[in-house]
Amino acid sequence: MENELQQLKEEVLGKIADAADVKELNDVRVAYLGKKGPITDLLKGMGKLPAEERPKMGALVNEMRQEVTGKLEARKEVLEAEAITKQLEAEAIDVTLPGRPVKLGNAHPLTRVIEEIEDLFISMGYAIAEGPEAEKDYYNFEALNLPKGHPARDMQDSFYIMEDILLRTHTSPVQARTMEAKGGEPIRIICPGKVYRRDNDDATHSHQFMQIEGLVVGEGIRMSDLKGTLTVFAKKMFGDEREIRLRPSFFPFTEPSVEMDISCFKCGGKGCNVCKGTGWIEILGAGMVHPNVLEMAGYDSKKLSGFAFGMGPERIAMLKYGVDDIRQFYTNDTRFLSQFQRTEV
Ligand code: 2NL
Repeated sequence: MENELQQLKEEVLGKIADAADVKELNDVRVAYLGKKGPITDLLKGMGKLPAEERPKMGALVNEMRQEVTGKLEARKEVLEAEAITKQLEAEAIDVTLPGRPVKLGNAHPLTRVIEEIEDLFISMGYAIAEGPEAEKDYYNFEALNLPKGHPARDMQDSFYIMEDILLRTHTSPVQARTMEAKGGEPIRIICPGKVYRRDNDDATHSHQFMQIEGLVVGEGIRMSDLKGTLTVFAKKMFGDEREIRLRPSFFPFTEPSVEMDISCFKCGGKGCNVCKGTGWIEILGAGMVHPNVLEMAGYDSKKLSGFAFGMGPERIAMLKYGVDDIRQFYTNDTRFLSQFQRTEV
């Protein structure tokens, strides 16, 4: 019996030492100390022993039980410590590894052109004015000398939201609102913003695009002021060597109306693919504010006069950067956008 006990002890201590992890160790504990285990069996079998042997054997079994329990505990601590060390090693973070590079964004090319134009006009004393994109029919058309029934008001060309509210087709309503609010006072503003036309998108059309309009109203404002101002603009945007040319045109809100060309910045006027052989590139429309427009906003057109102009920043940006499709500005392909790195801060 004692031999059996000794053998059993050696067997279980061996298994404890061999247990590779806490789970295996627990299996050993259940197998040997559990209800159906051999040690429990030994204790149960004590009844069959002669009475005088029972105390000694009982003490031996209990002693062994304690030793095995102690060894199990000790081994458990070792295995748990090993498991934590392994986990720490597996989950270790190398803080000395270089980080993943962060892709830097930059200003959208249209934003750049608009800000460049804004900065120029701010330097000449202009204020920037903004207004709603969903606009009253009155400010978008009526106040600009486009009465009901005018062909330029064709419902087919605009996005109407309600009978008298539409997505503005130009930024002129901002200027009409400013004039009305200024109540006869002089004005010097530019109005950049989104505008909408019911067009099918293609290389040169977009249903939503940007416009920048300018308006100067004051005593004695003349066509020569318009010409001087736009010459400064042309040279700033396309180079000091640029010349400008004004051609007669028509807009309902200006009289007289002109279109402005600049001498070609690529060939200098000799004729090339950019200017289509003419030496000149059309840049914007402008004119003297129509007396009807001044009067409707509450100005005395006998005392005050004004000039106005309107341009498409997409067109300016396309010319400046050689972009051949207006949709490039709105599809946000990073292969396109990343080519415009702003160097100034
Ligand atoms: C173009 C032409 C233009 C204006 C816009 C304007 C605004 C008021 C009064 C008079 Cl409130 N005029 N704006 C004048 C002439 C031309 O835009 O071709 N834009 C892309």
